[in-house]
Amino acid sequence: MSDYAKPPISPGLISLDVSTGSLLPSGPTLTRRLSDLQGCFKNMEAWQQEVNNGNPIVYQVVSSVVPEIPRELPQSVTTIFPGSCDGELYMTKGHQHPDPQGEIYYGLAGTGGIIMFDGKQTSWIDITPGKIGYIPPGWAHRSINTGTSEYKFLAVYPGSAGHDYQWVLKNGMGLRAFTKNNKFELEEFNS
Ligand code: PAN
Ligand code: ZN
Repeated sequence: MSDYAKPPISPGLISLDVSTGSLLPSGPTLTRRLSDLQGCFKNMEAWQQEVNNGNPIVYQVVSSVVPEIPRELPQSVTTIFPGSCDGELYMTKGHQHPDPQGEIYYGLAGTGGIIMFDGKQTSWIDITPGKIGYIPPGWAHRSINTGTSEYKFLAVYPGSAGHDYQWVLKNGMGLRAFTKNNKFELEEFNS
């Protein structure tokens, strides 16, 4: 498996292949199956059934060689596969940055969006190729594939930010994204 570069890191070029979502050189790749998203989907019975029945890959994250350490600026490419669980669209786990730091997402392929939640207010931003979504400090964020093909985006974030997944399991995300009768719908998280 590829690993992160060790500082001091030399100036360098990274090639991004949009069709595969791969980086060269690349750091670690993370694969999230449905079973890794325990507690994320509204219909827990449907989630358990689909975990037992094939446990599909929901998304993959390819990191660049830039490590997640203070003052560095890591990047990663996330690919969310198309799909849903009882109508709730495939998504990332979602997290808060324990060190509140902003982040940008740049749309590469497919159609998707970002649910953001600061504990009180919620926000939805559509992301398509060429669009930049800005995640301000203090806003938890979760990505959704709203289409029928792979949704890919590049994330760039400060290396000190960290990832707190428990925050989302405890506080929710404010909104949930569904496909109902082939139409996209956002619902209140606990409706
Ligand atoms: C992204 C996310 C990536 C996967 O690189 O980490 O899309 O989502 P989860 O981390 O919620 O599983 C990012 O926001 N980094 O900070
Ligand atoms: Zn983040």
